[in-house]
Amino acid sequence: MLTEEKRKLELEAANIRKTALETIHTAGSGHIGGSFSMAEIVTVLYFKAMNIDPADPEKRDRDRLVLSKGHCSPVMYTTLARRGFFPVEHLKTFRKIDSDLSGHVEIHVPGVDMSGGSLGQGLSVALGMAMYGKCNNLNNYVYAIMGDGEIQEGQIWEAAMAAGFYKVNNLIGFVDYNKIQLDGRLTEVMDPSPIDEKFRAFGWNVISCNGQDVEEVANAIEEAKKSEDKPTMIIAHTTKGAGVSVFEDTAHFHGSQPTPEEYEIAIKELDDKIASLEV
Ligand SMILES: Cc1ncc(C[n+]2csc(CCOP(=O)(O)OP(=O)(O)O)c2C)c(N)n1
Repeated sequence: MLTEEKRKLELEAANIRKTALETIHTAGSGHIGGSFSMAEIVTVLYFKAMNIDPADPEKRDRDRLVLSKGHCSPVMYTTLARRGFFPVEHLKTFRKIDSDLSGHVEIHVPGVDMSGGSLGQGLSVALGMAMYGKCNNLNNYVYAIMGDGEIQEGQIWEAAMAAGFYKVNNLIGFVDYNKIQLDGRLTEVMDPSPIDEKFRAFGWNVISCNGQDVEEVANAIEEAKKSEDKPTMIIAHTTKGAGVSVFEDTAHFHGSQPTPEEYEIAIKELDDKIASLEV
């Protein structure tokens, strides 16, 4: 990846984090930790990898994304708004009565391909979409982003078994492997590791990468697209709350809100990051 492209993607990820945080702050609620850990993943998908057109969000042969960890709507809605699917100004209505931007992703928002919130269902839906694409020669890719706590759900493994068996190679999953779920570390609650070996055993091509590095995420997607007879799972090693020192590596900011002082620190750090990346 060229240095200039990398800088632009890193700048986009920083802007997405800042706008997502402001969106949560205006609403007074929303999930910071899991949104911030996946910021680079959605940045690379929507600003580099995916075949999508904000002017034609229903384009039949588009790539699709299922945000299975649907509580991370702040980063999803912010990414879609900044990519041009709807005005950034509209984010101010997030979690307000009568707004379409509810706390978990909703399919009627332009650019959203599946409603989410009930964990464990997204990989099955993405598999169905990917099979539809193959059956209808759409020549597209379907992505699904799951949480590492989420893959404790049994339905994930039912979908994994079917996708491997039917060789659905246009299905590309991500596990946002931030090692923390709602109420603690995976290793204390129910450790799903070794995640890579489990998906391999179900017939998947598995790639591990640093999910906070835009270049590594982009390379992993490129590699996944080369798979001819297997679905691919990208295990993205991330940090919950990544990008802001006070939010990082804690279950506290899974859903809790920062104090005014913590919010100020976060905005300052994000502003500094943005300034360092602007030319
Ligand atoms: C079926 C279901 N059970 C429980 C919840 C409540 N819930 C919301 S987020 C969450 C934790 C998810 O952890 P993880 O998948 O690791 O997400 P991340 O850390 O990336 O936010 C839980 C239990 C839910 N949304 N759906």
